[in-house]
Amino acid sequence: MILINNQFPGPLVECNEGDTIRVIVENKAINATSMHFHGLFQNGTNSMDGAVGITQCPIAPNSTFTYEFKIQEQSGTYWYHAHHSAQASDGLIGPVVIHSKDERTALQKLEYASDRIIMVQDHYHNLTSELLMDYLKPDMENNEPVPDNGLINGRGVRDCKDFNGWDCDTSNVSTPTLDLAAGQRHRLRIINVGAFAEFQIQFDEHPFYVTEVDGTDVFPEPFHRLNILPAQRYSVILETNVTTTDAFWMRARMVTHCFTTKNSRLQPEIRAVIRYDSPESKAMDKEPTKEPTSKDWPEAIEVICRDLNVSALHPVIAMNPPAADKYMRFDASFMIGDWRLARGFFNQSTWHHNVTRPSLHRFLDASANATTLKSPIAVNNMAFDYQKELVIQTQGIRTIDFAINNFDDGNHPFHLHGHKFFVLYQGRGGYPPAAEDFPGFVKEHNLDNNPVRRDTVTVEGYSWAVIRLVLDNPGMWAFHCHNMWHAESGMLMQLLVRSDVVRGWTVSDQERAICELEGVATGMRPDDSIWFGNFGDK
Ligand SMILES: [Cu+2]
Repeated sequence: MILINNQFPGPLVECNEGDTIRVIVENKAINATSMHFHGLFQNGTNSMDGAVGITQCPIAPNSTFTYEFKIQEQSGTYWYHAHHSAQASDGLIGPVVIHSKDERTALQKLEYASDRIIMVQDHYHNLTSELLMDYLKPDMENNEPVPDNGLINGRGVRDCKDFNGWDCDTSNVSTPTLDLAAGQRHRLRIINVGAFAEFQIQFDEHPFYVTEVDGTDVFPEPFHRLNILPAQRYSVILETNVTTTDAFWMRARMVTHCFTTKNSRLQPEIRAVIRYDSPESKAMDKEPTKEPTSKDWPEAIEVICRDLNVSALHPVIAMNPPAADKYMRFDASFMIGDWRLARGFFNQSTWHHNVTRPSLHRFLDASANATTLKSPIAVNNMAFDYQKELVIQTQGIRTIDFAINNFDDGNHPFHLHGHKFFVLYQGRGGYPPAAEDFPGFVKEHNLDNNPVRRDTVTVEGYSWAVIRLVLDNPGMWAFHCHNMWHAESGMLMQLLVRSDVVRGWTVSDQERAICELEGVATGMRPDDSIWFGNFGDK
């Protein structure tokens, strides 16, 4: 694994709204890297967004890069992770909690005695450099690597007999535990920091209330189980009010129906023990943790990879989306191209990163001809080669409806950098309405009544969703599938927002200098060309 400050998961970044954060990344690993703060607006600090090939060059081995930005107009649960190749899944992840001065008085509608973080993730014992070589090679047709097991806050227990020939030592491991004071409400900030798997999470015998979605506080709604896809966050309020026993399972189950291949090592369920903490239990503290005997819910477990149904969730700070200036449709698909290599596409474009000349730098270095478009919302195919980089450029503050149509059987948790968007509708199969029919569709289904605002939304297999983007934050922002494998296969586009403002920026000396360092181009996904001339077995 790759560690941050010798630990995994990385340390908690906890701050208040209004704070300035400075993170010094000293790269002591053998590959170049970067750090992205997921969901943070980076208003005015686009170049601190950490997206390699987009806002910055990678941080070369044995070099240092300093991120500095101010947290403004947002609070809640976020996370940070490497944004270079699939390195996040090798261990470069950690939680971010931003407190608002209003969080306990106005934003969260239920009081809580404690505030905890629960990170869940899929775990691969192999490094992603190895997994990517397998996944991207010819004839793989988007067969994503299947993880070995889940982790809760970086912990999990495996039997060494499943890892024959591996260096395996389980002498110091134990089931993750969470001690909660009895008879209280607790806020659990759940973050899926994984690469691929969706989890369905439950706390046996405890219904819970969802009160936050990706940093947006929402009015509490009760659930038994929580579906969470990679990069998403939810806060739930759990009340420790069951009197029959004092230990319960938290179960996090991968929704394995979305896995297309088999992994004989797969353990799809990871559990933690929730222990009630009371004066009596403190007295018994010396005893080893006993196995809970708590009961599962009777409902069938999830077999479709899809988001939690957020249509019933409404933000506490109410906002009705403004009318859209444009309705744009994007087909997300996998296509097989030269040398039978599969790639992820938005329409006819599949992302090829240029790590030493990020798109923000190229835009700022380009001539006025290549950066000035006739229309305020247009694809820039002058500064960028459309087939390799789909860049939608806007001028002024614009609102766009993204109708995303998924032509694959797998799901895509799509993430927009630098913004939250309105989730207008998530379909269950079929195709999105035509542009001219959409305003009527919104009215008919009452979709503009304070819908959820979030930064990562899932489009399930062979289905569609429409999200409304108010593009008001200047910068070059990635919009991509947060399934690490899909992102590496090219399912990424960019939004150059408020190009009129961005045009006035310059690239700092620090940002230019790191592009020239030895080793800057290490750690990338393998280039397609390594397989050219490979005729395989056929
Ligand atoms: Cu995807």
